Amino acid sequence: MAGKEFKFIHISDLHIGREITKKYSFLVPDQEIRVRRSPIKVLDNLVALAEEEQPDFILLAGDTFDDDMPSSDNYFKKFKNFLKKLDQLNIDIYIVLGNHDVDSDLLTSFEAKKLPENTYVFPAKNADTFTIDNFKVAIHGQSYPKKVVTEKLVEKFPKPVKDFYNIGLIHTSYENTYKLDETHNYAPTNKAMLDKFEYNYWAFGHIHKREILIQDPYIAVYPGNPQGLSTKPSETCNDISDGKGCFLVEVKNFEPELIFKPLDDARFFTAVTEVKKDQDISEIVNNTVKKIESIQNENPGKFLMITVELEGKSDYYNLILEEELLTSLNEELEYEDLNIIKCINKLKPSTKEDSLEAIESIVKELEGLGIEDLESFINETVFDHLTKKEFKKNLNKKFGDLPKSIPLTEQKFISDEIDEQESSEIVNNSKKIASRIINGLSYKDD
Ligand SMILES: [Mn+2]
Repeated sequence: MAGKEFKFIHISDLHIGREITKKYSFLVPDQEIRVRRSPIKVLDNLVALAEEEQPDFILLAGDTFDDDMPSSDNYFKKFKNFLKKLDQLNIDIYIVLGNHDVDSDLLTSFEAKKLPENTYVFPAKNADTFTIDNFKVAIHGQSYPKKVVTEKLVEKFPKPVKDFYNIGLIHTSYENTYKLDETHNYAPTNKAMLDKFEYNYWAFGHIHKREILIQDPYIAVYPGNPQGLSTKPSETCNDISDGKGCFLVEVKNFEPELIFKPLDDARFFTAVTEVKKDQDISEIVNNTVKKIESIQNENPGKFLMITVELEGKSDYYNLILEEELLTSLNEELEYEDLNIIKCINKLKPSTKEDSLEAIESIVKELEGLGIEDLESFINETVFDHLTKKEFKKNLNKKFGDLPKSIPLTEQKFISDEIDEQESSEIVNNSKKIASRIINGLSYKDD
């Protein structure tokens, strides 16, 4: 017998209350506020989606709150307000608790009838079934009874309701995705366990990366969290440029169609720049800027937090400093909806000889310059792209141990703060050093 057509939204792991910005204190105030609010902004975006799509119900698969959220908390009140808005739209919502929100007031508030009528929170003592006769839908679910649930809760789930579309709602570690030890492998499930049930759809929560685990003959799926929380791979949008969000599921004659819907306001990205051997520093920087701008173009209206990674083999592998690249990229890309939060230089030397050659060519360039040019060269090229320590380390490799009092490498930046005499001393010393290096002499003082 064919069931009625219906549609629902499957979402999990909102982690409302998580202080994302703790680690990103360098964000400017407006950016900080936007990122900090992003997990709660998901609720507004979800209401907007619900208004547009008019789903019949919403499934929330655990970790709604990041921790033990009391009902007096502002975030709890905002969530309750969100439930009310859905109630006004005539949309029911079915919730289970996960490991993060087990000690929140969500279940107790529901049991005390303090949540709107459209809201159902599954019990923690045992699995329960909620049937929607109108659509011939049976939702089976269970909340976590404690933070660390090592029991296989699903094994005690009810038998499917005949001729109904059966949905299992659970916060679970499927196939031990994170290869966790026994005590962290929460409410574990695996394919063999699910196969025994004749359910149609397993609505999972817990893993933050979106993934359809089983497609046929039934669905098992993690929608992933609707707002990235950090730079971890499961929280970033590298391979999913459409962001993070939820699944809208349209069921016709028991055939589900899953449509991903983004709900995030702030996105973590890793921009990888593939560097070729002979590209110089400015080329590498330009390519990185281009990469970031293309990410920006593909993600309009979103706040972007970007980690830059340089990969490949390069003659300049040791000349690019993460801190300096970060500063120069943020200066170049001064947009209010973008922040480069970290630069990681993973470049490797092309060959040992190549890298030494690169150092030598810098030194040669030094030697060939007049005093004034030399000053700006040292300032812009050497000190901008090389720490004193790195430079010294590489000179050491080629020319043996250097004394501690190397004028070039020990001097501060040539700047207005240094007087003329100091400045010419640095320049003269640098020329002397450069000439000694080029002539193959030891760098040690005579
Ligand atoms: Mn969890």
